[in-house]
Amino acid sequence: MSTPARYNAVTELLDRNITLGRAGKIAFTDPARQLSYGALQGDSRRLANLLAQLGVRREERAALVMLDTVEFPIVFLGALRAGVVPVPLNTLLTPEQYAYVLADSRAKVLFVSAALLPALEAVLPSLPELRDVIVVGAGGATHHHDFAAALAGAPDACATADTHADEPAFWLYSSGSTGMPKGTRHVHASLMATADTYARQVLGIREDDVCLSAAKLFFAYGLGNSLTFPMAVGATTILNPERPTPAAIFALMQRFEPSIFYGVPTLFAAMLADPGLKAERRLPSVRICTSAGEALPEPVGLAWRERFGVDILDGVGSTEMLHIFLSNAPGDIKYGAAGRPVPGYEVRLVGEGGAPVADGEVGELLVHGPSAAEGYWNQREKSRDTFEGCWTRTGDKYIRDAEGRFTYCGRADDMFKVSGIWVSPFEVESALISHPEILEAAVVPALDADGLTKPKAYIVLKDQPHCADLNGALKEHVKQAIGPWKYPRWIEVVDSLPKTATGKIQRFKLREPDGK
Ligand code: 3SK
Repeated sequence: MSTPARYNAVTELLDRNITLGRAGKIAFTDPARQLSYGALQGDSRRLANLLAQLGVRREERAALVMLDTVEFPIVFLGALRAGVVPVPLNTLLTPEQYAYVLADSRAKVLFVSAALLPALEAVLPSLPELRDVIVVGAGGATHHHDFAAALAGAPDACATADTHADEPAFWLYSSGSTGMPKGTRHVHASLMATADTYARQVLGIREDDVCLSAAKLFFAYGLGNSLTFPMAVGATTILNPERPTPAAIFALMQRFEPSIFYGVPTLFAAMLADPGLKAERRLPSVRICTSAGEALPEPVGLAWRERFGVDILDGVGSTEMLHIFLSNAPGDIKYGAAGRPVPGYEVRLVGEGGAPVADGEVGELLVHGPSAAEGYWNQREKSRDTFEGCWTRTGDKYIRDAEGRFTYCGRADDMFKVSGIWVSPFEVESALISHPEILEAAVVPALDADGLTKPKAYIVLKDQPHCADLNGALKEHVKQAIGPWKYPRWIEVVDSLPKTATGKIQRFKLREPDGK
């Protein structure tokens, strides 16, 4: 079904649920509050009126630095309703990064959770475009606007902005491996496009589902998991404002009994290694799990299924494509592989000059589909490099097998050659993780005494103290698993690996300056 030209995403995502008789149904639950679809509709209208009272006009930006509580969907959807562009920001940025993205987006208003305000307070005076700060959860104790009081003072009747399906609706800042984050502009039609493709056709999401996501709402992955997908079918979301530790997730599962759990590989591995797991733990309510952010190692997927009797659907998405476009599917799972294109998306693999590569050869993944961003804000060069006509470059290397399944080989810029042969760090890491004592691994190129490039591994152990003998055993283990030239010549034990907020390993932080 094609989207009409005049289209505001909030009509379909939220108002339609009221028309279908779901006004009393709980849309969002956080540890402190529940919000029904009806209450959310009223509050989103108040929010739209509040923006108008503050003089924020259509197409201007409203920044969100907010924890995952019921106020997040009120602000996000209220802004969409007003035709104002919500810009959810990572809640873990440094003050310098906040100063950059707030200035770059020229946000007129900032919605900030009280607990996150201290990280921002010092940079606020340097932002001439920012006129108002609205603090969520301050209980009235703030010298800025208090969210609850401001919302209560706004009327709950308003017209929804008559936006265009192709009009920028919201931005997400995408943090590349280098440089400052880029404001990625998504249009109104894209939200529902991700629900109609991945959520309905792969997950089979239903009205009676209860969703729990480890990824927060400010990530593209979390926004789909916790807001777009459940709202598209009138389901319920559990919001977790805390860090998604294994203990916190197990406790939420016990209390709220989600049917869909959206995780990330590190968390699945940590949950399996959690000492609390030795106690009798079951996930009786969970019917399906998903994984994204980075490739799910095969041993983690197999161990999860073995332990809990539930499959993890590993998939690949990006901020630029808004959600997952390549995925395993129920009844069609191969652990260690990223699956096949999600219905509605096309992908292709290209070599150096842009020519297609044959099955079994490594190429860069390009994707075409209905939820692609329309570009980066104020970054024409980077937009041109990434968005090539209807194709979006991912910067990820994959192989396609004869059955049409894609397997991740690494970031285009993480791959390196050993003895003239390409090595995928991900392949070596997967081999390392398949050893029972290894929790996580990152592999980078390093130079040996002859100045030749060889793999070097950083590993996190599950719990045993490291004994030197393990190095020899691990090298042998990798040689057996994937071939003799790829084994790590050096192995260093670390407490944790550097990662982005989405859980992607930042290999560039481990690379030696001249490691090649
Ligand atoms: O990082 C990912 O893999 C991802 C997955 C789904 C949606 C968005 C993103 C960035």
